[in-house]
Amino acid sequence: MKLCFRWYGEQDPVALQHIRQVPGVQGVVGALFDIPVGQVWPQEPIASMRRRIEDAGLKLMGIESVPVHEDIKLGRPTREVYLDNFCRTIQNLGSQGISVVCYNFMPIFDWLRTDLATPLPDGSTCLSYDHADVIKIDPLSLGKINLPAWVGDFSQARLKELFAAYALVDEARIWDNLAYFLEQVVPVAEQSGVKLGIHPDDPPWPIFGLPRIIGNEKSLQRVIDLVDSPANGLSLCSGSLGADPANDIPSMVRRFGLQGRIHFAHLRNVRVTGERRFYETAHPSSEGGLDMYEIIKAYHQVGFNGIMRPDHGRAIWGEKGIVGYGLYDRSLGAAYLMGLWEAVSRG
Ligand code: DNO
Repeated sequence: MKLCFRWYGEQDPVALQHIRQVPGVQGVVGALFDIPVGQVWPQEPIASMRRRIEDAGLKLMGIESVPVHEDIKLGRPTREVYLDNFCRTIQNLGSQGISVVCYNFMPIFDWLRTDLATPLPDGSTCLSYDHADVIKIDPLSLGKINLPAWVGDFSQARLKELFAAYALVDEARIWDNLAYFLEQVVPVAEQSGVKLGIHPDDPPWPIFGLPRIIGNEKSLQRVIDLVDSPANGLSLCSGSLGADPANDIPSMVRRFGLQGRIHFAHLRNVRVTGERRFYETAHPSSEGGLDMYEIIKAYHQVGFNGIMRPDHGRAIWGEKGIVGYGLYDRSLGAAYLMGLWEAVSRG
């Protein structure tokens, strides 16, 4: 595996020079954050992001994420232009030597948490989620939360319009729209040397009545089966999937890893505290509900040689940064993952 870090570009308080000092981390995944959703990412800014990262002694190992325009997810006739733009973006990324692109198919909102600073007994804070609180939230006011990765227009007017449109889109329609998307995009990705990795829905169940369809082993297999190409794969996120205790992550790693369809591994731990209720913990198995040793062992067993990154960390040592994406706890996570990997490799 190749270990990397997520970097939020020039606005990220975490400097590339500091990422470079995390043992074992060879590169970063990044994105262009100032291009409106649905527009083509031109070659030049991609190239300059790549050069900037290389100048810091790191590699640009993938993109997280190219956002999918809502018209594609909704299956509106206007999706054609956005599909075409998405394909051109993939071609431009391929020309710049980028081989992994993460995306998701969550309606309107990307990942969601209900508390961004839940205190832990050790004095750190973490991100947490309680579905009982979600039920009380007016989604039209969610623009204020502004989690990293939430890109686009979250004004009340836009949200109202989108909720009205999604009221007519059930799970079956979203699946059709995902299939249509992949049928257009996967052949282009294949020709461009790019591997696509869909990120599971986070949390892996519907919120605010919006259809979320990618939350378990069956649905991940269904995505793979929609278009049979090595370019059509997964960003397997242990934390997103791990919020549902019914998900067996090591078994998923073995199943999809053996098919060669895990293109990006996200590793983090969670502690489930009730029905649709969880908080994010430090990475080690001792801290949360996931057996990270078994997960890493499964990656090793299937000969995983793709990119892997420590996902969300707690806020520790007084660090103020992008929620979930500080330097310190993710670095501890990286060191831990390196340790596990070395141990299973020598096993
Ligand atoms: C959250 C991330 C997600 C992820 C996107 C992928 O921290 O895991 O925002 O990057 O869903 O498209």
